[in-house]
Amino acid sequence: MGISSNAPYLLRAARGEVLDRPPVWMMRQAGRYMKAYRDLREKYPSFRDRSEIPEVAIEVSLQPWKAFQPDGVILFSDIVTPLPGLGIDMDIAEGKGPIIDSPIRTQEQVDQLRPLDPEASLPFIKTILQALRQEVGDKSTVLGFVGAPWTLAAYAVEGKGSKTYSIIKNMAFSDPKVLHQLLEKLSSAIATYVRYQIDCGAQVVQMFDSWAGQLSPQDYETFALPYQQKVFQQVKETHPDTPLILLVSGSAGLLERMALSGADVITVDWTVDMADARSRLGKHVKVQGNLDPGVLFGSHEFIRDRVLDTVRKAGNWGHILNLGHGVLPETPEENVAFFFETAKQINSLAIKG
Ligand code: 1CP
Repeated sequence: MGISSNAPYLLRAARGEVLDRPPVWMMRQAGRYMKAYRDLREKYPSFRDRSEIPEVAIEVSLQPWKAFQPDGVILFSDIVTPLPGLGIDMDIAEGKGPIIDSPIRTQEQVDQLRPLDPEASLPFIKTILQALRQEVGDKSTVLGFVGAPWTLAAYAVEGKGSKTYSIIKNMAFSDPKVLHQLLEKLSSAIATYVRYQIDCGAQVVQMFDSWAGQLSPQDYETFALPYQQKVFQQVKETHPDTPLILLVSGSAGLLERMALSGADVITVDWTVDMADARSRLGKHVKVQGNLDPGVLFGSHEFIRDRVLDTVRKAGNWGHILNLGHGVLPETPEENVAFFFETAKQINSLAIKG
């Protein structure tokens, strides 16, 4: 790998370098807790406009960069953004999330899905990622992201977010053939999309399998893990040097299995102690996350203590400081600013012992 001291911190941590402080960014760092975002939302009320008109998406992606200088700048988009390119029309409803009017439930519908051609259906992604790279240069790392096959299938089959996942579980646990075909098609589309994001400038890509934590470990091994592996393997074949991050919501019971996905970095949520996560994941897996997003409702002293506790337990290599899930909409911006300032000063704070 060689010496890469000009590379930004997040990229270096994702490659497993020893650093004087961990890089820091936040999931959903662009979004509703920021006044600048809420103001822009009034001008562009449609989520698809905000995320698909390049100038608007660039501005939203850069709002947290301008406010806090995080070590990672993530593309403002959504996991369902590539679905129309496969022939699955969707919208994103305010306060609700993705809505798919004709959910995919039959063999005929799966047969009709098109392979993804990102140049044709997602040209705005190239404009956005190139602009982000141009803007942050070597000062920060540009992250792309995608949804994982199981989580995108959950939206495609249920037609919207779900509490019970009864429709997709009915398919999975009665006649899984059609579902496996859907997962297969989604895996190659997602791999194509990750490669495209990297070619357009993404330096690290995170895959969200948000709803895989709704599966028991044995069902995770059947419906989530093999398809995560397919995506990561296909990407590694052509882009072996781009670090890949995996997130599963509610993953405490799945950590060891997540480590088999082929991801370079595993996101850890706050139901696990970071020291336990390190020992369960083993010496070669890098980690991200671990702080309860609710910590940002605490006092400055509390926030600082929890940041230092996580950093101490994670050690000085292969750790990306982050929340265990997205920043919550009611979070005070001032506490977000304090979190970033604290994280950036870590090398001068005494964290040993
Ligand atoms: O305008 C708004 O504030 C609507 C809320 C919103 C936002 C800010 C949605 C609708 N999507 C987004 C952006 C988004 N989505 C990002 C932004 C990049 C960042 O700054 O981090 C990312 C990474 C996502 C990814 C995403 N979308 C996930 C995976 C992450 C996770 O939270 O586990 C999921 C599950 C979605 C679906 C989705 N999109 C939007 C909502 C409200 C939801 C969840 C709905 C549900 O519970 O089913």
